[in-house]
Amino acid sequence: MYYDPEYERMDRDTLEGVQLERLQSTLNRVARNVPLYRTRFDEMGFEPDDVRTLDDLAKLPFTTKADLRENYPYGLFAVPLREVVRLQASSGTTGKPTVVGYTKNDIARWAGLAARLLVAGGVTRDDLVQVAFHYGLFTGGFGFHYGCEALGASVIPASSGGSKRQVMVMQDYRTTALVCTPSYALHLADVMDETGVNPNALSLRFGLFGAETWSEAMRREIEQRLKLTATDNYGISEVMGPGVAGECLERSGLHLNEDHFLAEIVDPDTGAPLPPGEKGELVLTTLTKEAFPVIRYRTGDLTRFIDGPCPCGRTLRRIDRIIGRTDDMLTVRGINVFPSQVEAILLEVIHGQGGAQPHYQIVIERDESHLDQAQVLVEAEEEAIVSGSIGAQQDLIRKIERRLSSDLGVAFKVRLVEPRSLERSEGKANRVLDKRAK
Ligand code: DLL
Repeated sequence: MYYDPEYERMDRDTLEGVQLERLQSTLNRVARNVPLYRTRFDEMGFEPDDVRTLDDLAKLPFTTKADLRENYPYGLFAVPLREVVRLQASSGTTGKPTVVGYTKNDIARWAGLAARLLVAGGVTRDDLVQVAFHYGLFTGGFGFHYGCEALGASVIPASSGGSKRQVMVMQDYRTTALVCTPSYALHLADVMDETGVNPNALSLRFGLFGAETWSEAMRREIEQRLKLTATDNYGISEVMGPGVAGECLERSGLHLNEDHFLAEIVDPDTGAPLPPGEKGELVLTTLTKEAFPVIRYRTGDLTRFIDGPCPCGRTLRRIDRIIGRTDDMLTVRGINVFPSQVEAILLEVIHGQGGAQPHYQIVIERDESHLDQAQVLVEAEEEAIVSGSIGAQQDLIRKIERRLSSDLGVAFKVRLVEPRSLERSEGKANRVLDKRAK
């Protein structure tokens, strides 16, 4: 099933032709309307018409989060505010969130791209889709909402929070597809356990999750507990929001909507393009955005291209799940670790064992001798605290510690903590508490 078969299955040559034409018109638009790009192009004596092939794009400078901050709020808009029909913002945790704008055409395209990914994730117009992403400045809620409407599915705009109400809605409205962050999906599974709701009695079939890093093991956990097929969706508000890339039901990489976004993968340190298949930072250029186009935007997200045909028939190139950000990478005694790697191990060791839940927090501190000390707090299930033997708990702890140390090369101290003692998130989970002086 495809939403947009013509573009989703386009042959490479035709697609590259479309991309080049759209790139030239985007470059012309920003050169005319956005002072930052006009100045940069002038400084290097560049004219948009100089771009003859897609490779020429690499001659242009990157756009960074700092550029966006310096032009806050509207400095990078390429249309007058009169043309803007919607404002949204990034969910950035440092500094002021970036404001992004959409014209009427942008909104229609965004809805179409979100609809593509909903279809790729199994949703049809017969589904009842509960969107439990926050509706507000964050792009998750409205992005998927309009996608569902464009597709003709029935959207339930539950927004985030009120978990018991979410479960009630799921039961009573007979929700068939759930859309939220993976951590919130797990939280909803906990709430069902606590309130005695049997997920088998629900009507859930598909779950489209995204907006934060998660692991394959976490996917399995969600699928088993909520009885649905889960797919990963990637997006970033500076580029559009959800709708940039998403998995099909093959679940072997996220198809990029390449007719609207041009992707590069570069070395995060040098900015140099990396050979196909190598992991690096995703850089995105919008090809059709009117209000807020970006040229070579450094997403800070680490991934790699997955080449080769996908059995689903889509020819759109795939990227691997995001393994982390260039800036959430932890360096513990000089060793780089991503929270997603810790999570994958936790879930693998814990899965099927009982005794601990996949709610965890990584805490990094520096001791008196200025050495980094890494800890992982893992919530223990009620039975383990009440009736589980200390010996069994110790065994589990040792097992996790051994795996973390052998796989990641970092000595984490694992602590089982009381159930529900770690902060719950209705949106993106905050998995890391870094107490070291910066
Ligand atoms: O999180 C857009 C979105 C909403 C995507 C709903 C998917 C679903 P921002 O708030 O701007 O936009 O945050 C973007 O979130 O740079 C990534 O670091 C992270 N992120 C988004 N999707 C994924 C994913 C939305 N599937 C930032 N896996 C990005 C891992 C993700 N990280």
